[in-house]
Amino acid sequence: MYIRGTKSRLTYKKYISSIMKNVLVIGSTGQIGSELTMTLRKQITNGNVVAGYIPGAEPKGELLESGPAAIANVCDAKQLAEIVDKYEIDTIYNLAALLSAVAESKPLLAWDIQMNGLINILEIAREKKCAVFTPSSIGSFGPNTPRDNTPQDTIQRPKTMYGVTKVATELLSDYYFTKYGVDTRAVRFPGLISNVTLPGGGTTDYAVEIYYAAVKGEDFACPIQAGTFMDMMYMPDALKAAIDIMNADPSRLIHRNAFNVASMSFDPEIIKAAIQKYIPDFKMHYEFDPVRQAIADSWPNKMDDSCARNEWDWKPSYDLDSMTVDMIETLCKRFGKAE
Ligand code: AKB
Repeated sequence: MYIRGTKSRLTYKKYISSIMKNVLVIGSTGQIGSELTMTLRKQITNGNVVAGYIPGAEPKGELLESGPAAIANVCDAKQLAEIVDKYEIDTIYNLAALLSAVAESKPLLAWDIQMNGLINILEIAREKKCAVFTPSSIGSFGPNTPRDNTPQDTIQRPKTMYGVTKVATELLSDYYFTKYGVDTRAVRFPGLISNVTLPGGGTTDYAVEIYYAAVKGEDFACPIQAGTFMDMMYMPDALKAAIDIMNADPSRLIHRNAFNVASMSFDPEIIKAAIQKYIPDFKMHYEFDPVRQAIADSWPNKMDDSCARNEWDWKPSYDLDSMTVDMIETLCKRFGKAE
């Protein structure tokens, strides 16, 4: 088997010391990228973590000052190859994507970024021997998928362009591993809740926006109907998943693209009650968005992540209550509100 991070075949013992030295994060200024780049920079002390961005979404502040940055447009293969050569990149985090709701309004652009961008990255990874992480999502499932305890290996017939590109991403990433030995690995992310960079255009974004509204003392207009359950995860656990899967012992991996990872599942009423425990005056009403609701209705209620737990010891740290405490504390400090 090809072992990543090197130009040769190595034993696992040697491999473990060579992983993730020089990393390119494509989409470094997005919701995941902005936190993943900083986390990797703190963890990797003997290499570079390059913040890849597109014009108009330049890194700022600590993200800009703490390491190298480069324009990295997934649709420009030559530009990507130059960065990989210049920084001797061994691992690429490919986070360029349009999220589910916005991808429905721009399906061709979503295809271009998610599929043409991906094949550029996989080809570079094949030539230059890089490992690649391209996240999949709960959006890779569809209305025919079992809703509860959604298995790792099951029906994936999504009805959205986002979902179509996520299933194709999983398949193409596995193809490059099987056919060429490119070390592709990934997880299927749930809705991600975070407090550094806002998501944009996703179906699960409401679960982030609700905390901002609660802390600012606003009445939250929820776009998703009561009773709609979706998997969600706090960003620190998502970062752990993204890093741990790339550091996992490859000899234990039965699956690769992509693992179900889960930590909590709730509907709008449950998250509202979790917030009201700490902000009793918080108010929410429903102004449902038919596009997002239809997408949410086609996604699982709760995934079974036992394969991730068995194959690379995945275990989340946060539940709804501990996440709520941390979100409220962080946002209260940010907005100068008393907790
Ligand atoms: C979205 O809502 O589109 C994303 C996702 C679950 O992949 N957050």
